[in-house]
Amino acid sequence: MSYTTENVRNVSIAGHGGTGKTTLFERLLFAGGAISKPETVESGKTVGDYSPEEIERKISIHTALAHVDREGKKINFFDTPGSSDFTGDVILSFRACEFALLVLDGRAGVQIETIKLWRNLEGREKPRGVFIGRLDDDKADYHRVLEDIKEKFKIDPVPVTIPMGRGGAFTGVIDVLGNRAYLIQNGDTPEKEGPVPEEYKDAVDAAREKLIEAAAEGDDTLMEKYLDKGFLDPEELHTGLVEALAEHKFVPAFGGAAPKNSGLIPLLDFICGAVPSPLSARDTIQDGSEEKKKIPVDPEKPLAALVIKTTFDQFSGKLSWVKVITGKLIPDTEAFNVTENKKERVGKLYICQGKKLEEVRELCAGDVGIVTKSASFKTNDTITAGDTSFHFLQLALPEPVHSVAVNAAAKKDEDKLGEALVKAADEDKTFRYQYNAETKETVISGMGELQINIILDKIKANQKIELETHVPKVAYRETIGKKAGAEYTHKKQTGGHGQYGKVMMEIAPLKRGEGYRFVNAIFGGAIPKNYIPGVEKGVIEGMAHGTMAHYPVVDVEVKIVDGKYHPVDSSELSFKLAARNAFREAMKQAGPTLLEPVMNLTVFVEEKYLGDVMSDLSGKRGKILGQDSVGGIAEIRAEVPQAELLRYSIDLRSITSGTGSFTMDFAHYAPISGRIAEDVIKAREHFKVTETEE
Ligand SMILES: Nc1nc2c(ncn2[C@@H]2O[C@H](COP(=O)(O)OP(=O)(O)O)[C@@H](O)[C@H]2O)c(=O)[nH]1
Ligand SMILES: [Mg+2]
Repeated sequence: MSYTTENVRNVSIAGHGGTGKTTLFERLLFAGGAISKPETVESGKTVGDYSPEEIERKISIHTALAHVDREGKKINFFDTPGSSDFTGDVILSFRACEFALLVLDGRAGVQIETIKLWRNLEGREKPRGVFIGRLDDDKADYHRVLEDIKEKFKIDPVPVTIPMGRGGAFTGVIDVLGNRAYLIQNGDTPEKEGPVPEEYKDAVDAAREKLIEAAAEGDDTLMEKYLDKGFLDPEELHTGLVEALAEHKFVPAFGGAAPKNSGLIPLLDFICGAVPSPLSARDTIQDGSEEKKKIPVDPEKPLAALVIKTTFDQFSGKLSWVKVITGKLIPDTEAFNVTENKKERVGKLYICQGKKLEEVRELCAGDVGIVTKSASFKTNDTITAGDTSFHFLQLALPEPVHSVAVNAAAKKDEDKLGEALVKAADEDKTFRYQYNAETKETVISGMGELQINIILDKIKANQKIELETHVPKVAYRETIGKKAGAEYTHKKQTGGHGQYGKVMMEIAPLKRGEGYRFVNAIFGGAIPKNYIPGVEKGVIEGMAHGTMAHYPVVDVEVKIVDGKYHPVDSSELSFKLAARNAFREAMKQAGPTLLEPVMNLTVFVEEKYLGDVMSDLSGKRGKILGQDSVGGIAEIRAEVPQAELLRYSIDLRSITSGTGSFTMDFAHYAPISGRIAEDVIKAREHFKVTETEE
């Protein structure tokens, strides 16, 4: 079965962990007829949580894709993970979807991830709705959660469904648009449609009024008619809602209890009827000139698609998830990978229900599918029909916040580890690895301890190797505090040619971050021009290992002021060695200082943890730069030495019972002194510098 762009809907199901996303996804597939028997997350058999690591941990780790066929439309649902450790997979779903459904727990209301996801969606101007679940729970309250959303996000959600009864007496929902009630049935039976009970008629009328107002907002002529006549007919209501939602002028709200199959049919109907099709969407491209522009999703143009995700399957090998933006994707054809500048064969093409692949003969613009065995495809690649110069903007992912140094327990397994890390980084764009030549460590980084542990567990299991991890070393630097000068003569008399070179230099501090400046102030050929590169090499070698703790030296100007040469014995090597030693001499006189990396840290916590987080940060030598509070969630901005943050994701988790989160990036280097500096120097006592003498 093939679809056209106007009949595709892409819906991301996102929200705080444990709010019921995977359960809702499962039940929507059931209500839409895509599966015949719904399973629970606990059984490990849901369509959404199918990877071994998800089944073992009973939480979503990867985004799963499945679809429902309804009224000739294909609704793609993305079940995304809730933990901020897996943000990367949520962001790719936002990129691929024209609508996001944020799931909230009817008891807890707005939670910390709800706020972060909301902000992300705001930045994308993405149309969104809210699904308030767990209405079968005694502590749940649909209207209180709507109030909570209103207070925290300063928008008034517009209910499309309203609940009948509460907690144990919850009997189902009313679809305000369709003016029908949907009653919970026993067991795995879909909710049953019926007339609206008398006692809810007023509430439904009031809710419809609000929906009509929202629809009128979408269109000036509708607004005029509504103000004039006081009503809209169903056709107009429908058109108005579609337009208003596409422009994100209102946020529809839905309620239900997914495990009881409640609230699903009206939601599916709304998605078919009012959620924008991909035709309403634009995607940003960048051409060779770095200029950004937006192009519409358009089935009539030649093929252009974006690889949004890469997974590896035991049976099918590499799976490349592709969102088609223009034209259509056809299997067994040749395409062009713009990012890799390479022709690439598109092999077989699939759509999927979770892990189950279904082969298809084409994929239209706006749809998302999977290509297998296309060697060059990787996440973020732009695929086109021919040799084009533009590419789509890459997924905007956050910087890693948690790092660990890792090595194979047995030296012989290092290669296997290396290959596995490459693969892991292909699969998850928020996961990075890097060999740090300075600290001689392989450092892996990601969004949190949970993500890192899951990746390492998977590598251990798949590669059958043992791994060792430790806290990564900090890349300290050295600099100078004042001007100084020194001279050094390198002289060696061996048989035949001797070695001779004399260098006089002055060094001076530069501004933080300026790095290094080399000034040749020699007049009159005291050091001939052809030896100057040798002098500079010597300076650079001298700076590679400072005189305090062998860390690289930064922010220094080196001025070569005088020297001496010998017509026979001088050589580039002689001057290099002279300069290296002169630099070290000068540095000792110039008030050497240790520098440590300082990070910009932004912490998000519920207000009740604010005091504890602040005092922890001050214990970590943090400097608080500012603090904001939006709807019960505090945002703290601080500068904190990296050495204090090496295990911050673990510390913050224990302070905030797992609810806090943070972002960080490098700010600058700052001097350290006293005991802190002494400890750093002590820890490097046994460090050996290997330098060649030639
Ligand atoms: N009583 C009740 N339990 C629910 C509801 N929705 C989800 N759950 C349960 O909440 C737990 C977490 O659900 P899950 O779908 O994994 O949440 P996710 O982390 O958002 O994907 C599971 O045990 C579900 O059975 C609901 O509407 N009512
Ligand atoms: Mg889940």
